[in-house]
Amino acid sequence: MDTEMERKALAEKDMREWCVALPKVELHAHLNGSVRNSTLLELAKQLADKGLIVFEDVKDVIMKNGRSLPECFKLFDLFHILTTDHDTVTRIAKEVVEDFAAENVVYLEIRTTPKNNGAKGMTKRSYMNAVIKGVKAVEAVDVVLFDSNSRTNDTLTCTPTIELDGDTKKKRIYVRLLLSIDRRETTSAALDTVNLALEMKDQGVIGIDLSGNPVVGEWETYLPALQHAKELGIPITIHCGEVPNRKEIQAVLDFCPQRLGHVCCLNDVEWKMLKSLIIPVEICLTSNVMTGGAPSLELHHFADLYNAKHPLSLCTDDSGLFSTSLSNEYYLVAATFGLSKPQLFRLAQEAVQFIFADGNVKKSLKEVFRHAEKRLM
Ligand code: 6MZ
Repeated sequence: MDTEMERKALAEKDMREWCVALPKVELHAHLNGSVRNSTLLELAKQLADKGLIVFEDVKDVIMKNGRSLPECFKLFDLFHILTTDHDTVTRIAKEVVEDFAAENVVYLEIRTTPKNNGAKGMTKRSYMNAVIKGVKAVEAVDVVLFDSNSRTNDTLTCTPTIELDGDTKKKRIYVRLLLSIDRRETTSAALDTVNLALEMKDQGVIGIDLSGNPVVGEWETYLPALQHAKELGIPITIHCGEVPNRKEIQAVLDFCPQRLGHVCCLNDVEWKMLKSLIIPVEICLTSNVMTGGAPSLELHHFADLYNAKHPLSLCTDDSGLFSTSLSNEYYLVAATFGLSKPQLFRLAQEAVQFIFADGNVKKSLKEVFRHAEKRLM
């Protein structure tokens, strides 16, 4: 009995370590949902010292495990109080990139909602400048967040990439930014975000996301901005079906964005349509189970999409909020659905096809996986 338990524990350890070593592509990570708890606690302490909040109350909320969907959005309001000044935005952006790189994420799309905050002298543009400053401040790894028109950039992206196991070379991570439209925003604010994405396309901004509390707002409010992004040729990903809003799910499918997040509450007809449109799906297992979008890991719609060979990519959503990591999401797929190491490898590798960055980056990432295959398989 003991030996059987030991064998299981060893197998779990081996699989967990392998999932960390696996090069991974992260396509759905919200900046403010990916902040380390230790950083949130430190920021809360600073505000408590100024008498602005009661530390113990905030600490309990940050450290709580298990969160319903409405609780998540209350928590984001709290996180935004803690994080929204330029220096803190820079700090969290740096830490989030460091954390993903540390677990061998080789391509990261971070999404974040550009924020106007008069009290802090913050505009959507200055917020994004602070994010970019943080990404560029990372020193532990070689970050490629580049100007898509510059020659430097071409040189970088054509260079065969990382030495994951090299002692002398730094790891390399490609970082790209998606600007989120929050469902609480007006049409005009959403249009500002799309125009900002266009302005910042040479600074690593490559797409638009629609997110926020799914029970708030109307599709018609964001549609003009999303349509504008589509006309400008900016790739779009949309949170779809976190709650069973039939009218909106249909409208999102009709809009046919480049990718969809979640797709939890689709009925049979919508499910069929998703599959026939072949829109790649960003799968967020832990997030969906914690917020009730999926009844359990075992009953998560991952299995259906995977078996149907539908394009999908494993993602964290909010690694800080849900105490997960991308390696853990891969481990959960192995532990829950019995995927083997070669199957997990293919899953990670295939996600390269769904990134919003250009063909040069895809080419480099394919090299990364070719290299890793020799080492990991
Ligand atoms: C919908 C979510 C989300 O943009 O301030 N966000 N929107 N569903 C989810 N599932 C749990 N998780 C995060 O990061 C936090 C913001 O991302 C969106 C919400 O709008 C949240 O306020 P940023 O960096």
